[in-house]
Amino acid sequence: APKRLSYEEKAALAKNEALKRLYNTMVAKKSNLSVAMDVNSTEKMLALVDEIGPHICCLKTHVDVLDVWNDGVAKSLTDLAEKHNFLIFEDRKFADIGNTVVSQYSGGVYKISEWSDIVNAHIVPGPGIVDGLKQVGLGQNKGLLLLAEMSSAGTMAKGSYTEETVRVADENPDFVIGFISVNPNSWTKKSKDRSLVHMTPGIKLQKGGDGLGQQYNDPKSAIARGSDVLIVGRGVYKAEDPKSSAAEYQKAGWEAYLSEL
Ligand code: 5FU
Repeated sequence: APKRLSYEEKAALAKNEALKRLYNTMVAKKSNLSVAMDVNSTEKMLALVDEIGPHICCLKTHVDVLDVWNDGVAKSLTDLAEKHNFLIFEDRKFADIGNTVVSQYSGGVYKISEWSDIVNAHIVPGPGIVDGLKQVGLGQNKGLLLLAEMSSAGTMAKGSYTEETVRVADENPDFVIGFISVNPNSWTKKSKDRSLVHMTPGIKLQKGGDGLGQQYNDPKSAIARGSDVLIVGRGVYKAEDPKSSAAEYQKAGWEAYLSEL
């Protein structure tokens, strides 16, 4: 098997600005941790992000779960991203035709393209969804992740569907920066582009599930399966001390990465 590339090597191969910035941030902060700060209170979300900011390379948001949203909140978020040096990934999971996602990405209440660096999309509609998102994001140096797999039980994103995401990614090397993946080593050899990033949700130090389909893997096994960035939600924000929990996941993820090189 070809040797695993370091984040520095992947950065050097990256064809997209946001992707390059992600790898450079990971190296600079020694962090492959992305925290999903899925709390409903905007005030609490901002306070927690300020606490855990030093430990993450990327913040994952679900803007539509927040109880308050306006341009000031967007500004607070991008200020925190600058203060702590992390990227913002809005986990919007676009899934419509190209023309509709253009306005879902750039318009509405949330104006996602104005404050996020990375978004993601399902390829259910076909490649037109990538063309639409690219029309908005490429000129602003944004990046797109394709949902190749999901962490939830019974996911239909598998087999030939997963492989199709690789084809769509290879056709859009300027804008598609990688995948939401669970077990990338089992299918990623089909990709020509070794710069692409694999971001993996469903990560917890204690394995198990949540009673609603989520299935957890620990940081070490996720990295061993080919993941580059670990996404942790409840493992951090439900912890008694979110900051020390984020530090613990940062350390676990980084040691797992170093042990793979
Ligand atoms: F695409 C996916 C997926 O396949 N599984 C996920 O869990 C996204 N997620 C998100 O990651 C989910 O919406 C949460 O925001 C986060 C996982 O949170 P947890 O609290 O660590 O389970």
